[in-house]
Amino acid sequence: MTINIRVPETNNIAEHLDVLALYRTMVTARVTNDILKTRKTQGRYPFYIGCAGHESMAAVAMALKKDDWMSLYYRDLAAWLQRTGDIYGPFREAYSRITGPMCAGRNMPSHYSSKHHRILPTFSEVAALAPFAGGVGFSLKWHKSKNIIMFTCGDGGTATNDFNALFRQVSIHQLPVLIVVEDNGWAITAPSTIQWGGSLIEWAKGGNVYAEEVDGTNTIETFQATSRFVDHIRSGRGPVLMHLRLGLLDAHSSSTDIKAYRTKEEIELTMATKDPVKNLGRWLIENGHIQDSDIERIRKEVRAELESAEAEILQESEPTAERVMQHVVYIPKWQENIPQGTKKQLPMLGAISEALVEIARRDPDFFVYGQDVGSPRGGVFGATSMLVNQYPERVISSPLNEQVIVGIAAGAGMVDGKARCAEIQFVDYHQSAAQTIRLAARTSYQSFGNWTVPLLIRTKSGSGGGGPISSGGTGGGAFGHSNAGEQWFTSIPGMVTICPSTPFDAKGLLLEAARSQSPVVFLERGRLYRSEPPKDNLGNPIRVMADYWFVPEGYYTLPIGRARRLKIGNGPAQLSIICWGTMVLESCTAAANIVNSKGGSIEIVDLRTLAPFDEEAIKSSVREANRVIVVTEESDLTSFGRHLHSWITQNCFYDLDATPAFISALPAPAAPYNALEESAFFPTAHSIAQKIGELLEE
Ligand SMILES: Cc1ncc(C[n+]2csc(CCOP(=O)(O)OP(=O)(O)O)c2C)c(N)n1
Repeated sequence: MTINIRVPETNNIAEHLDVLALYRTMVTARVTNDILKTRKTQGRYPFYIGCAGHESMAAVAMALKKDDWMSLYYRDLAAWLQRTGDIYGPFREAYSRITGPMCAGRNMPSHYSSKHHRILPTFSEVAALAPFAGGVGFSLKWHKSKNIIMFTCGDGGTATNDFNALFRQVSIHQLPVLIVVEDNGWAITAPSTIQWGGSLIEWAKGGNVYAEEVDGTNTIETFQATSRFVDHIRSGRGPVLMHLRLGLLDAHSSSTDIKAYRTKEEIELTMATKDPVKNLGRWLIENGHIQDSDIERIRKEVRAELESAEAEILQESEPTAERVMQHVVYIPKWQENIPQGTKKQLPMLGAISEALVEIARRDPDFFVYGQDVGSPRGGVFGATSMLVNQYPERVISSPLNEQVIVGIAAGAGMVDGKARCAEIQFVDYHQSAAQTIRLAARTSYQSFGNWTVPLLIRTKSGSGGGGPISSGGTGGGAFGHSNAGEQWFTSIPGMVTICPSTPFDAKGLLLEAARSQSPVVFLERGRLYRSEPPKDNLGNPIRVMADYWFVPEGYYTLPIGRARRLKIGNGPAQLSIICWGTMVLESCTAAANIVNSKGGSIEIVDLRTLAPFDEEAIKSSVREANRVIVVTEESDLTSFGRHLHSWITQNCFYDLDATPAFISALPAPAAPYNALEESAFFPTAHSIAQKIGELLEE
């Protein structure tokens, strides 16, 4: 590919342009802006952020096809109007009406979004859509589509991690993405000079992304340049960054006083020279398209039309309190199915590998994206090695950036409506992608169900090593490799968190997770990857668990949100242990040892899904046993386990004959490296057995 050579001029682009329609759209944006700004000042709603100075974005949108994708930011009212023709939408959202096409009144105004018009949902976090836009671009390239996606942000947006993740995505994979940096010189009160060093254009070119500076105050030039860039991208010559120079004609938002940070001279100069609406009006007159008097006539016509729309909208309903919990999470309805395949003994890693192959077999566009996943080894743990063997084109090794990884899978999932898999090597390292994950989980709520983000994040979590601490080696994962991780995800509304304890569950739940419309994090416990069924102190495998190391071939699914209850011993349970992942094995061992020596019976409730967790299973187990212990591998600091413990206290209080007990890892930063110290950090069968003994005597 040749870069750094000016994208050629396309002849007479402006001749085919309906300049009058374009001008009217820009005037509509400006007048909408002026009305909404005034209404905010009149106290009609809490907040407004406007588009004045950015109206030439209508020309940018016009240069795209109607079915190209767009990822807009809050100054892009003109692009919204150009794409949708919907003059009602911005008013509906400002007045927070249920008819709002972007968020049904759930978010602040100017958060443009429409699945129907292929406009991704805008987030308040500056440039936060960037990694998702890269994912959409990845999907378009994957599908060999002729469509492209345009991503926009301000000059401040270029400094964010998200923007840099997008840049890496488009540059490495040469994605069909037009990045538009709308540089109005300001990020609230910060001048654009502090957002990057050197030249944005040279920086982009150095990364194999064609880039040009364009005068956004000149709408015709903006349209012509965008058309050239779009041709360039559509013909497969790679991504483009357009550095669009604009002026900001208003204060940053209704919360900012323009005079507090900008000089009178600079404001006057900006108003006089950088107003794209005035500039285009002047051009239309000079080129004989309209006369002087038409400028005011058009403005008045547009204003009358908008005021009449506003009057209608004021009659529409506002949201009611009853809808506040709608569209939080989208979990598929589980269809009962009986595994048909021959069962064979497999460790959890093998079960996960089989599940990935099954998903790929049933869904031709399913892929796994992550560090090292495409190598013959199949990632650092080998979970994708079967996939690499059977479907090598579906396993793509990524650069070392978790936000890049999650963004690719999330954006591609939004295009396809099906989960694509992001593999994160260790849960500790999801942190650079934390914002992207949280936003993915928030999207269906924010857009009132218009968008969902199906996304499957698989990650190794908890301590590593060969088997559970009690029956195998310790992991030595220490800092950076041994966090349990559930508290990071279970605290995100809209996120599904799964943590299997057996190979059978891992396969069935992973296959079901791939059907979810809400993002799922699948916590794979390192200690369980190769572990055998747990054994008691007599060396006998624990019968109620051992069966789940036999995994049926082929496809079967298990329900999300449903726990498994395992009874150890005979008769009514004297105690219930609520746990998940590795702690199920530890708890089973502890329970079996106690039952071996003292008789009786203990019930283990293996949650399997942590969010949403199976409230009924917990309630009914506690009702039966009247004594309960929650066991978690997390540190005891505002953990998911603590949440569960508090939930039990609140919801099962009258069924309890003793204080609900809680066992966790210690409230230290992480498990130490040394085996003895590590064992002191995590709960073990020994510490669980001790607690069982105490509780049974209470
Ligand atoms: C990640 C993040 N940090 C801070 C903010 C607060 N904030 C809102 S808009 C804005 C300035 C953005 O500037 P720029 O990208 O240049 O766009 P402009 O408003 O100038 O068009 C800031 C800092 C935010 N919304 N998101």
